[in-house]
Amino acid sequence: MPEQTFLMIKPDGVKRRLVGDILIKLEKKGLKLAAMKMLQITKELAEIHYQEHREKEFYEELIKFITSGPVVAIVLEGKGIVELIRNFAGKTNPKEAECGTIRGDYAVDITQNVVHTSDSIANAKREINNFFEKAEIIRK
Ligand code: 3AN
Repeated sequence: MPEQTFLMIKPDGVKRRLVGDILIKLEKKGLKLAAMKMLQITKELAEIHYQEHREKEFYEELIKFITSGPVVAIVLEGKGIVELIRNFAGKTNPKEAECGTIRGDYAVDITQNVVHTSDSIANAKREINNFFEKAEIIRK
């Protein structure tokens, strides 16, 4: 099974019409898309996705924001893809993210930071399972 990761364009990215720009960057980099869909995250799914942040002071804000509008959920595949996509997104705080990264180029706010990316192979598996049915993921 090739390494996979989960990338989500958050509600701010969709509202600001950044979906096309982000997809162009992924495709031009030569990355392999294995699945993609647009959806409205329910409160239940948001709580599952952000379960590790339950105790944090920014948790309520995070849940409110991630359910505030549609997102685009994407599965990417390839050797070392988890780390590659983390670097592609840039640091969590856009003020620290380098130019050329998604957050470095498109965001200034730590909550509205345009994309989510899995931070480990184990979390990628969990997140992909939360968002996609097996049949929705293209295998070649
Ligand atoms: P990442 O998305 O880079 O993996 P995490 O998992 O530490 O970052 O945090 C999940 C989300 O929680 C971030 N994308 C960000 O929107 C939000 N977040 C993280 N730290 C803070 C903070 N100190 N204040 C407000 N929101 C935060």
